[in-house]
Amino acid sequence: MTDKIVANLIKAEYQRQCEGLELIPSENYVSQQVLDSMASVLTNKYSEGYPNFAALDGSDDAVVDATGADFRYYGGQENVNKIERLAIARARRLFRADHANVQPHSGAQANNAVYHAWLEPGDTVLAMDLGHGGHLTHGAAVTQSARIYHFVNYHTRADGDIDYDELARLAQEHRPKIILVGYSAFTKLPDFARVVEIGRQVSQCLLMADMAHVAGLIAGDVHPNPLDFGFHVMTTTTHKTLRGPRGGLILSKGKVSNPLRRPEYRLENIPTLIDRAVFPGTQGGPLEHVIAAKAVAFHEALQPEFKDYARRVVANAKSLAIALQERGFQLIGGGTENHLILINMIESYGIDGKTFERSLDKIGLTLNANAIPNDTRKAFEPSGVRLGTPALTTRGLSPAEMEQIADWLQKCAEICVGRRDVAEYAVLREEVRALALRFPLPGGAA
Ligand code: DSN
Repeated sequence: MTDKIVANLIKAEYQRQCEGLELIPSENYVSQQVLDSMASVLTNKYSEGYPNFAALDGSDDAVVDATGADFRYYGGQENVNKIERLAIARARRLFRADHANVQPHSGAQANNAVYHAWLEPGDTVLAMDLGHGGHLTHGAAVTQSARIYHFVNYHTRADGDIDYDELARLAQEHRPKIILVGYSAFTKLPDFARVVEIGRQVSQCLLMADMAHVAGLIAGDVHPNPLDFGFHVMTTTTHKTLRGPRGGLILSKGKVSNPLRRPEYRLENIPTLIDRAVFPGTQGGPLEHVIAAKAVAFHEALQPEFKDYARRVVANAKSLAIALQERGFQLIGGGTENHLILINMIESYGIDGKTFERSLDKIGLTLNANAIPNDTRKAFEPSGVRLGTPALTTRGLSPAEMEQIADWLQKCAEICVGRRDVAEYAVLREEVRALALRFPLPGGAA
C-alpha cells in the first residue's frame, strides 16, 4: 500500500526546491542517475567488508572485470563488488590518491574513522576553532571526538586567512598526532605547502585535510589538492560541491594491503589502517546504493564539463561577493576565493543572522545563519550568515543573476530594519519564483 503522506511530502519538497533558490554553500542538486542509483535494489544488500583491490588503475571496464578474492563477510557480492571497485577507482583518479574508502556514511563518520585509525584516546589534534570556520567534528566540546581526544585550536587572522604563525607555534608546543586543515566557513585557499612544512617537523604527525566544502572545486582544478602537497589523508562529503549523494569519502596516500590483517602503525600504512577503522572500527554494513550513486557522481566529476562547472561556481561567488559589497554588506575576509561568502550582518545592517535567514525564507531564498570569527552571540542566533553558489551554478545561473540575488538580499535586510514595508515580501517571493522556474533542477521530476 502506498504511503501517500510521505509521497506527497516528497512532492512538496521537490516543488519547494524548484520554486526557490538554494544559497546554502554545502547543498547542491544531483543528476537523475545519482537519484536513480540511490532509489535502487542495492539498498537490499548487506556487504560488510571490502571488494578486492585489483585493477584499480585500469579503465572502468578493466576495473569491473577484475577478478580476485574479496574481503566480504556475506555472499552474493558479484555485482556489489564491481560497483564498489568502480567507485574506489574513480575516486582515486579524480583526486590523485593511492586509495579511497567510499563507505563512510557521512563526513563526520569519515573524520571519526581517521581519528580512530591514527589516534589513541587522549592524543592531540591541532584543528581550526569551530567559531573561526572549523567543523563540529574538529573537536567542538559537544562532540564525541572531543571526549576521546585532546583538541588544540588555531584561528583565523583579522584578514580572514589562517594564522599560520599560530599554527606553527602550537604544532611545536603540542606535538600533535594530527594536524587538520579544512573548514565549513572559510573563504580563502589554504597554503597546503606551508602546513606540510610545519607538520614535517613533528614526528608521526598525520596531515589530514577535511575538504568537504571544496572537494568539487578540487576535482574541477580550481582549488589546490592537499594530496598533491604531501598530505596523507583527505576526507570529504560527496554531496556538496562534488554534487553526489549524501555521504562521505576518505582518500589517502600510502600502501594498500589486505584489510583483514592489521598493518604496522606507520604513516605509509594509513590506507589500510583507515579501511579497518571504517569497518569494523566505526561502521557496519556499507550503503551500496549510495556507493553506486557516488560512483556515478565521480564519473560525472571526471568529465570536462565538470571543470567548467567548478570555474563557474567560483566566478559566480566572486560576482555575488562584489554585488553584496556594493549594497553595504560587510564580508568576512573582504570577499571570496572559493564558493562561499560569510557576511557580518550585525556590522552590515544591525540584525543577527537568524533574523536575516528567516526573512529570506519568506521569499524562497535559502541560506544559513553562521558564527563569524570572535562572535559574541549565541550559536543559534549568531552575527553572520553563510551563503554560496554551488547549487545556483548547477541550475545554470550566471553573474547577471547574482546582481539580482544581491538586490533581493538588500531588500530583505531593509525590510528587517523597517526601511521597507513587510508587504514587499509577497512581491519579492513572486520575483524569486519566476527566476527559479527559468532554471529547472537537473533531476527529480515526478
Ligand atoms: N553541515 C555542513 C555544512 O553545512 O557545512 C557541515 O557539516
